Amino acid sequence: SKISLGEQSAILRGYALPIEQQLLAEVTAIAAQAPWRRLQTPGGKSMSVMTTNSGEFGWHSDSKGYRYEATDPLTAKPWPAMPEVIADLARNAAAELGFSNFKADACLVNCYQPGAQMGLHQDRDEHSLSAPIVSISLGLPARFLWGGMKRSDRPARIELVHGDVVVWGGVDRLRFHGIAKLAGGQHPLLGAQRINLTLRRAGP
Ligand code: MD3
Ligand code: FE
Repeated sequence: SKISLGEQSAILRGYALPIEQQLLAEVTAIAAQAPWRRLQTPGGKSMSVMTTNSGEFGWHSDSKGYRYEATDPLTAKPWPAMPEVIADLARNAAAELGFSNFKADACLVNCYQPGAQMGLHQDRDEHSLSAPIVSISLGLPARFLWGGMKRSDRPARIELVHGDVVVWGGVDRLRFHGIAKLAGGQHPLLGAQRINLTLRRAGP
């Protein structure tokens, strides 16, 4: 089912379920090449989520700032290639919202364990802000915080569960958003964790 969040944003409930096993195998393969790490914010704090990337560009953060890198700073190798099954899912999900021919070049993979969270922020490190963003949720449920155009706008809380795919674009692309502190629990496939794949067009 398609649950509208805004003009050009919606949750596609269960959209990733038919390929859940393939997605989990791809995440395992990505992390074998580009290990999970906890990034440092420019302010020197360690993020509570663990991250890795695949695709032409990977999102990175350290004392020098937030940016995309074509080479993994941890391994000094290119990021693992974007798995076709992930690129295809993102392209098909984007098309459901009217974004034709979405070619993601960056797949950020976030791993949340109980207690991990992501504060309200905007995604604005991408070259062009006209392409949509697609996210895939796996594992434990999370409360997604869906804010406004100002950090001070009170966010709506929306539950995202295993298999949900969300597409954000157009006027909603620069909304503040985040993830509330993950509650404990056990997911049958993933145990005590939530994995989120965020597909973006980062380069030109
Ligand atoms: C809404 N990740 O990595 S999904 C992020 O679940 C991030 O790990 C969250 O926010 C997560 O930046 C949320 C993705 C998401 C990404 C971009 C958005 C939601 C968005 C841009 C505008 C509005
Ligand atoms: Fe974000």
